[in-house]
Amino acid sequence: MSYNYFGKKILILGIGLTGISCINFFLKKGITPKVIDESVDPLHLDKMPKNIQYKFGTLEHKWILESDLIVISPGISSFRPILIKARILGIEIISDIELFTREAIFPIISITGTNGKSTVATMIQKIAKNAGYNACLGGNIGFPALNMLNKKANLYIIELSSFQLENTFTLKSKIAVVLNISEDHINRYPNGFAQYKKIKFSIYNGAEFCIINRYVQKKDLIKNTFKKYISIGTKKSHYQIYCNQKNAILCYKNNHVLNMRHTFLHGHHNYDNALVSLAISDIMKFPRNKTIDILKNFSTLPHRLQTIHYSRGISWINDSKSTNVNSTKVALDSLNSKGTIRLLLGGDRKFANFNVLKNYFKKLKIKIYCFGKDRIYLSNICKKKSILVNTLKEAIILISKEAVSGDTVLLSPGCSSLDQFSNFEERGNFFIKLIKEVT
Ligand code: UMA
Ligand code: ADP
Repeated sequence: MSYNYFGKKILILGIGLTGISCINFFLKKGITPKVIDESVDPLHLDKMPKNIQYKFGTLEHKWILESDLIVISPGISSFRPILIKARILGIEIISDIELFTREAIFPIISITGTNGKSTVATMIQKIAKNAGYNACLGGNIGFPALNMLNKKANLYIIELSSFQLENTFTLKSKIAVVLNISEDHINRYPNGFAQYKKIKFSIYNGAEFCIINRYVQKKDLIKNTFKKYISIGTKKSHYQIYCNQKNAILCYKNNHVLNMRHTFLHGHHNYDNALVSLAISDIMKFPRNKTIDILKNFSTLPHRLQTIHYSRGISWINDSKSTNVNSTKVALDSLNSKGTIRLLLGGDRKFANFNVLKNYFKKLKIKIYCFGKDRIYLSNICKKKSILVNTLKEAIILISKEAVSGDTVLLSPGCSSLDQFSNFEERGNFFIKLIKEVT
């Protein structure tokens, strides 16, 4: 189906990376959209093309209600009353991903989940390239999907957030996967976790192959929902991980494919990521040796459980990309610390419940340094082992005096960074800078 946007009043909400990519998309078609941003001085204003009509500082109701098509940035909630009203009046509200999928003429591999999206999406891109594809990677990973249309490509890999999926309706993926689901972004959804989950699962709509994590989806739901699916996770799945005390081996139908000892990947969560990548690669019929080659040599992305420094017997690990409670849990699972774990936990918890860490904290030899907006809530998870500080810097100064040989200092904040930093990269880089100063 080809979509015609001529003669329509088009409005872009938000002028961040997404908004700019949408403006350029329409300008290329000879259509000039209008733009609204609630900030009086949007961060990416310098990238806005000239001669665009804009309103900054408020969601201008008049402009919203007189549009035919609204393209909404993921950071703006589509549950805002004025947008609900617009929808009732028949105004179309879509995401940039919806625009992208309407135009894309090459296969799309769509990846969502609470954690591991960027890691898996990057693995797949590397494998696809190794197999000879012009594989382009975009979406929530930081490169807006629409910008991929300007690249030479014959395969698209898109990382999708729930925010983007909220307003995506005709996605037709060759392969779609929900890697895992745990509590995140609860502050965004009026109906809580159930709504977040439902939106994540909408990635499967229209997909040719659905990869199902059997630990995530209920058995009856799988049977009733999916005609064609490939399962991962449990012993009964197509793809499994065989584990004993010494080895973790990726298997396909119980046949060994790759021993994780021969890779640089650590932690069970990363074995899961490799398993999904193997399943996707097999569906795509990438030669197995090309897949194994990449999995063997793949090292963790920056800010994901990255050992930054080791001196005087103390390890310093940056996991700034941990922005929800489950990523902190897997970080603790994957550590092998002889001494005290000095966990830096803090930021904006986005209304999430952190009780799942309670037992971990009880069992572990751990000291928790709680900083940022939700520090008091976080310090209450295990009062006895927690220390309240205002900032990451304060915590590091304290740790530099307290840490001894055998200890592990772990920044795995489990929270969004936006209360004190502009993003997780800035938080991670600041941590690295502080490490250099104190070691
Ligand atoms: N704005 C408003 N009102 C609001 C919120 C934002 O007017 O209520 C305006 C801001 O003033 C700003 C613009 O909207 O000028 C920013 O839009 P945005 O927040 O949607 O950010 P983009 O720059 O377009 O980046 C978005 C994704 N951001 C979010 O989902 C919050 C990026 O994911 C993504 O890489 C990019 O599109 C390209 O697709 C970031 C992210 O934090 C990394 N994602 C969340 C996550 O991973 O947990 C979902
Ligand atoms: P996302 O793009 O979904 O945020 P990343 O690959 O960037 O995922 O990793 C984000 C955080 O989640 C990091 O702290 C990382 O160590 C952790 N993580 C990575 N893969 C998984 C997984 N499969 N399950 C749980 N946590 C994971």
